[in-house]
Amino acid sequence: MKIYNSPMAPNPRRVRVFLAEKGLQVPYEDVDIGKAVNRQAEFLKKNPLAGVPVLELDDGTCIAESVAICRYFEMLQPEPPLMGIDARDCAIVEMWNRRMELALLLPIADSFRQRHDFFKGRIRQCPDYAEVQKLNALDSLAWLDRELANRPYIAGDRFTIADITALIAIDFGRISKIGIQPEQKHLARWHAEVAARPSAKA
Ligand SMILES: N[C@@H](CCC(=O)N[C@@H](CS)C(=O)NCC(=O)O)C(=O)O
Repeated sequence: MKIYNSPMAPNPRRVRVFLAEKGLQVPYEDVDIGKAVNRQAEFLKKNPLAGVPVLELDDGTCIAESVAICRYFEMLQPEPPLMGIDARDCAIVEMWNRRMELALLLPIADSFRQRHDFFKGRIRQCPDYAEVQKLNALDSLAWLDRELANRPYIAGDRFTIADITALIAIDFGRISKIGIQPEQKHLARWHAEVAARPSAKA
């Protein structure tokens, strides 16, 4: 088993942090996304959508999509639970993780992808949309600050995959000058706490 990884990209970091929280070690093989190796025929056989990370099992099965990879390891090793503990809790964690993907990671990623040279020739770009998504991301940070006034973690009382997604989204925002605002004390408190976990270095 191995994971196709990129040390600089946010989605592979989601999986690395998740595995670090679980105390699991899986071999990584770095893919040079700077040279677009992930968009060459050999890699497209593993993931036709080209993105990293990809988990390759010993039988050759390739699993892309960060959350799908995390789900695989959550099933193999349920402790500590990062995706919920019962039907109600799993649904709540999923809701928050989806929100962190759709309302935070996606606009932050678009702020970069829609204007940066890195993605020229890889995707259709619209720099105006990058600006719109930057504003959307800033709105989401303000909303998250209000949410975190009432609970320690994104999905409730426990650290979950939703915190991992949000941490990595916010850290990736730096490249597009999207950050926690000085008045967002609850968000800053949460970020300092999750960024201090040993897993955050993964
Ligand atoms: N939805 C996918 C997104 C995968 C993705 O977009 N990966 C980025 C790195 S964060 C990538 O491979 N970028 C290089 C490229 O698109 O050429 C996931 O959750 O894993």
